Amino acid sequence: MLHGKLRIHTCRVILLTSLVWFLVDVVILSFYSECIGGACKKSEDIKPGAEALADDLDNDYDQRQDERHDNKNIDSSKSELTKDIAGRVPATYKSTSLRRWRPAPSVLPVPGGAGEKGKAVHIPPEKEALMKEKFKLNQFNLLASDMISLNRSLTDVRLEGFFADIRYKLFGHCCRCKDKKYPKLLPTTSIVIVFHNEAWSTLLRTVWSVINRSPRPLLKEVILVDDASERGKKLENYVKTLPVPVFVLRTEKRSGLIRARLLGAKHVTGQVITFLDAHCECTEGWLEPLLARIVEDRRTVVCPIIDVISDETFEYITASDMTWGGFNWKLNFRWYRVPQREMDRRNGDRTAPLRTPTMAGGLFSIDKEYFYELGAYDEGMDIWGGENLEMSFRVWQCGGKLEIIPCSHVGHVFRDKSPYTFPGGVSKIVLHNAARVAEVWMDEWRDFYYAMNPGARNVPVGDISSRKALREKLKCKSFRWYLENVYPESQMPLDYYYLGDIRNVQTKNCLDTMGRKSGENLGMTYCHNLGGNQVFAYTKRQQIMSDDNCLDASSRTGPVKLVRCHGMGGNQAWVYDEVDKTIKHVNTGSCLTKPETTDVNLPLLKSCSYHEGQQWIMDSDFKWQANNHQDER
Ligand SMILES: [Mn+2]
Repeated sequence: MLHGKLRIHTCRVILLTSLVWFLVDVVILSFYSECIGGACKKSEDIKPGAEALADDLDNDYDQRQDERHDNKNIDSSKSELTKDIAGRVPATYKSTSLRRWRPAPSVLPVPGGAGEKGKAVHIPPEKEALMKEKFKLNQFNLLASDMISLNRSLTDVRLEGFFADIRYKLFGHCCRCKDKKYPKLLPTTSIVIVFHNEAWSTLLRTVWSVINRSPRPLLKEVILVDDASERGKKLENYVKTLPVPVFVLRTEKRSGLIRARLLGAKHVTGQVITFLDAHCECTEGWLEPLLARIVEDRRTVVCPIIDVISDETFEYITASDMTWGGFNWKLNFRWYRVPQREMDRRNGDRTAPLRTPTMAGGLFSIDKEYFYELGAYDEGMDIWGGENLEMSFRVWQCGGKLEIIPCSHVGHVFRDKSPYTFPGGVSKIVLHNAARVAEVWMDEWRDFYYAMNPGARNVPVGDISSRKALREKLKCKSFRWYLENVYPESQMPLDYYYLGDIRNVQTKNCLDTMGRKSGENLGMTYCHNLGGNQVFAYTKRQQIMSDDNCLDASSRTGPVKLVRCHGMGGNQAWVYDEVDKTIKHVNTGSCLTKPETTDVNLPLLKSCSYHEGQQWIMDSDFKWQANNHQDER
């Protein structure tokens, strides 16, 4: 009897103790599950929001620990602003020009409607043939899009921390996007959407999502610019029925994204221009966080997180808030993982604005006057491509800021193939545009672009004098400044000894990436003197790199692989000796050696014997970099 009571008592004690510990855990977790308000110093390893997108992105990008730079130059920009303000757009608005606003009401789901709450639409098998036929028109599932309401509901995708609710109730911390308070007064914006042969349903769903989810007082108008579509003109009649002023402008002949956007911008009467793509869906609360950043400082250019609308099912998939924009030697825009450096700057707060080196370019907001002061777009660029990098470099180098605002989400239909035509050929246009970016903004780092795209040297770059004059007039900083302060993680090495091909003394053949990916073997073949796959940079940090891959060996006898550069030395450190002409692997002391006859395309790693097969020449048409460290502004 007594025994039984004792047992029950013990059980109670154990239960109570576990309960207490559980509660303590909850409290601790609610503080540390996500770092907020600077309450925690240690930022934890955070998983990206959507694994689906993460696979698409370059998540294996390794951050370069030793290239950390403090952001002194960026942080001091505020004090600089007040200095060079004369004659330029003031940093803030007059409060009388701003508007009071209230959040737009939520769009409620229609029960049973296709794709409601951002869900996937599946086409029944009997309609599959029709679906495939329609897919070709726009390179997305048009049949699915046509089934979905123009006003479809979406789930609220804004970041919610684990235990955010408890934390909010217990401590009143503002810890999630939904609880953030934005200024009561904000500027108005005009939405500019450029399209070419866009589908009716995607274009109008974009427009409706803007109308439905923007605070009405802040939405001045929507400007649709039709860049010479070859499809009807019923749009004018339709937009007259909309509850917000919507205008349709048409270019007479195909003028390309850049010139069409300039045409749209010319008609903007709002204070801020918001550019959107024609197959987007804005989510709840998308606009306020963007305008709130601009109202603080008009020289901030802001982008939402670009979520994924599946081109197959039109499912709305949240993208990672842990990626930012970068670029490679070819000047392709790429997504990379946000480095720890930027997480630390934000005190681990994933809802805080993220400084991004570049933007994707389709979706962003910019103060209208600042847009023009900064030189709008380069009118010498054609159709599409490169304009996003051009604007990104210009913003940073000329005293602005470029940010991704994690509390603003807009979905975008990503396609595998572009459905557009490029008069004169895609590569020619893209190379022409990129060359203009390189020539005007990248200083000596333009050599990387030309080395990687040998065809670019033959594409006329056109007259760039007015863009160079703009750079002068705005007193823009150098590309070195940009690499040092904004994008130290870039694959453009800050300092390098050599850029060009690397040939073997005995075989006269050249190292060649063969276009292979990270993790694959380095190759070798006859020297073609065309750059591209035979271009390597030998950097001050002892890397031999080709775009974002570095020569890498993990044992004394190789193999020598191409591995994504990590910037930490180790297996990727090599020393070129100008006298004995060896390329020595620092970790193992072995030498890069010509291939054996068994595989003439496979360079090897062997112990050094200093014979001709281990001698390499780094001198081609490319120059050794003059290591001029001018003092930067
Ligand atoms: Mn698009």
